[in-house]
Amino acid sequence: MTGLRLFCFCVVPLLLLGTAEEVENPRRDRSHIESTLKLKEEKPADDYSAILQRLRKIYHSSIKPLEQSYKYNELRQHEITDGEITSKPMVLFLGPWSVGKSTMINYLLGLDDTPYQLYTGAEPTTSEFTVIMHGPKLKTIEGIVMAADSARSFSPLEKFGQNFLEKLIGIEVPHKLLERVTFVDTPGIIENRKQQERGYPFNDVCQWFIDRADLIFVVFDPTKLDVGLELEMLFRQLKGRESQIRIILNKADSLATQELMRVYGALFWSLAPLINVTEPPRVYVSSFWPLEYQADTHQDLFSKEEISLLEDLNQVIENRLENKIAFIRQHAIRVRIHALLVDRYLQTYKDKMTFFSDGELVFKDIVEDPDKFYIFKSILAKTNVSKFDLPNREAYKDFFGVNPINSFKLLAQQCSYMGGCFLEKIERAITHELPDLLGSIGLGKKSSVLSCDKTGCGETPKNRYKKH
Ligand SMILES: Nc1nc2c(ncn2[C@@H]2O[C@H](COP(=O)(O)OP(=O)(O)OP(=O)(O)O)[C@@H](O)[C@H]2O)c(=O)[nH]1
Ligand SMILES: [Mg+2]
Repeated sequence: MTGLRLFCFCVVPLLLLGTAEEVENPRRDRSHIESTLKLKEEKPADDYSAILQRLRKIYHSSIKPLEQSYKYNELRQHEITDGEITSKPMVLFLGPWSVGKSTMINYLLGLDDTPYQLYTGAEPTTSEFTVIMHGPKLKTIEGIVMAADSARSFSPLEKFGQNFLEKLIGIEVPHKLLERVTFVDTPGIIENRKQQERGYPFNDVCQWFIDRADLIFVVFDPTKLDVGLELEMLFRQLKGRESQIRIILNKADSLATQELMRVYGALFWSLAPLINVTEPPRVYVSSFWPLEYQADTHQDLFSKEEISLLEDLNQVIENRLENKIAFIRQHAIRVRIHALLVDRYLQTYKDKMTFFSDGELVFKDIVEDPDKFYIFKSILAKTNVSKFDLPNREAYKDFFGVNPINSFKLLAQQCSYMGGCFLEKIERAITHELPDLLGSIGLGKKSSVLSCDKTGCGETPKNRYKKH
């Protein structure tokens, strides 16, 4: 009888209130995450994969031949694999150490207190690039295995060396959200430590992820705002990806409102010179973790900000095909410019060569000072290429150092009776095939966004900011 009474007095109240830990650290309701990201909705089996297959076909038939013929990969070290074409949108988390990146991923996926939550802590914790993706059951995958599997979009990472692959890890989690996006957690930036000390090219690896991410969350902790050289370097790398950047002022409930406003101002003051766009990036001010916001803070604002961020994420999921097509088209534009440039170098070389000249000296002269021969200018003038898309001149010195000019053919000679000309094919892909593919997914944006009529196939400054 006494035992039963004890059960009633001690256990029942605890059962009603939850565990002791929850009483101490009350958790916030998570239902808005599911509803905003529409996780319960079964997406209709749309023609998603059919469109990706068509995209793959356009890439292989119209873009890749030119890319290979002019060794584009050796200039930019960028090749597109089939895995990359069919991959899910990627959300990248960047920022200083201990700002709450891993905690935020745990929170969004509801991984807290499960065996597969990401390791978090007040000291620098994440030391690996961690790719969190969908899988039928929980599984970790070593970096070397991920890189060896060409069906995955991470195989190009192999080029960063074995040291790096040891710092790459994949986690497969059976989560609804991961059926639509892949998250990438990164080691935090440490200001007083040079990134080179990590034993692998940290900045190059970051750049690889930055170039491919559909959404880039740069997270800050308002209690230790530290904008130093390493962060400056990161923002330099983010150039050109401004429309994917979202700044997060995390842990916002740990400061009083007035202090928070001061930090907000200070953050913008420090970041303004680093972000080179007229429109400021979207900043989300909130506390992205499962615990209840601290009392006497702007809880209402924080929960609204969180919903805005989720809507933003949802938008990326819904636009994934559109973004993928735009990404391939942007790549095609760069490949085309590269091919035009190599063609121009080659043409100039042929023009300057006489029976008595020394080929090596003639070409050295051209490579050392391409402006003397109007190489870049002529590309701009003749083909309506945007000057912002022209690659770095210096890169061509290295490029031709490894690839002798004689190993290339002129564009005019790259035609076949059956297949047509490489240049025409890539131009058709940029002006018609890719915009038509976009039109076929019913977005109706084909002419305005992707037509070359107005831009002459140059890259237009895109602004895909979404304001909420
Ligand atoms: N008050 C508060 N603390 C947080 C919040 N998010 C994370 N933290 C705490 O901040 C510390 C660092 O969190 P992590 O998630 O490990 O940070 P990180 O950015 O992944 O750090 P690195 O992996 O070292 O780069 C942990 O002690 C967390 O409990 C938040 O929203 N509010
Ligand atoms: Mg971490």
